[in-house]
Amino acid sequence: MKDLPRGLLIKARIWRALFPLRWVLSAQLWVIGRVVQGCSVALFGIHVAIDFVRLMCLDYTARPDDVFLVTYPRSGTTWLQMIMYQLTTDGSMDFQHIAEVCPWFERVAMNRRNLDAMPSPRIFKSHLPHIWIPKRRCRYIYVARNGMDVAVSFYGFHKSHLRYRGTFEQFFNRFMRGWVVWGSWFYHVSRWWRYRNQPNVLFLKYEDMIADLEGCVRRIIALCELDVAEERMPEILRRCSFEFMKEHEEKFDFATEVMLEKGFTPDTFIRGGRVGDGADRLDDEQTARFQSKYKRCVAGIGLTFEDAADASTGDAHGK
Ligand code: PPS
Repeated sequence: MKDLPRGLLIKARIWRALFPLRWVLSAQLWVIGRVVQGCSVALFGIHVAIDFVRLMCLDYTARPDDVFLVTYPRSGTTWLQMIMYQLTTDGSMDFQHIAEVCPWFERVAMNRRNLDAMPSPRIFKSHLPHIWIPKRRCRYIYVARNGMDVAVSFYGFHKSHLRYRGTFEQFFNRFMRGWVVWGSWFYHVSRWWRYRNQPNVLFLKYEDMIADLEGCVRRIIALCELDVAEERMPEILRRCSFEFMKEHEEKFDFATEVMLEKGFTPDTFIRGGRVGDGADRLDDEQTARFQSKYKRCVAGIGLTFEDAADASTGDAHGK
């Protein structure tokens, strides 16, 4: 540590001296953190509720050819989105995420998407129980999946996407009581089942889709009165297969959807892998600032980078 520049040495000593305090303060900080977290969750809940009412009363104007794809989570929603997308377009895969072409209705309340600008037929994904879904002259396709499979899939999703740390047993107890996001599976499926015979409702089972995808797709075509050329069917079924969707998983993953909403640009993580991007990108003033600190803190202790040295002479900019 002795060969560090003076400024860094002082900072390092202060940091080392204060470090034990972290443990003294951590218990109090934890409690304060929990209180702040609790308040922010409550405020977020109120905010979501207000936005939802706004969506239902102001932002959403129904069209007769709107289609709602409704499920309890982990029951085949994304699969259904892909089926509808394939049936209502040329099926090209050049979208970033399926939510672009088939948005999640409840999330529209948060991301303020202009629903009136969407071309018909508009297709919405939803996990709303029957009591909350907008009841208009639209069409509704509900998919139910065996609750035990849903519990296993939902647990996996909680672990992989929601940072859930409990065991399956703990999760399953919550699932059985309906103490999970979207509430009770039993309530959700049984309520929707009551409306299965309405002419604008199609009630499907995930297990039937696995056993006879083509049959289910034809029932969807009939409900939505779609005009799909017979020769397109094999390709539609191929694109809706598990294998094809797995191959394009990032276009369906919830994590991608959230990141895109936050402004994430795809294909930017494994970016370019070049040496010299910095020298090309930084302007003269930025280069000079970097160089000054680099000489003081890094080059001085014998750690040098060829590019950094070149940049200091202005070579990298061709100056
Ligand atoms: S979510 O998070 O609520 O939107 O999830 P959801 O899309 O409803 O359900 C995810 C499960 O559906 C399975 N899935 C498929 N199964 C068969 N064929 C196709 N094409 C397909 N696409 C998605 C997906 O694998 C999830 O189930 P599990 O059991 O977790 O694999």
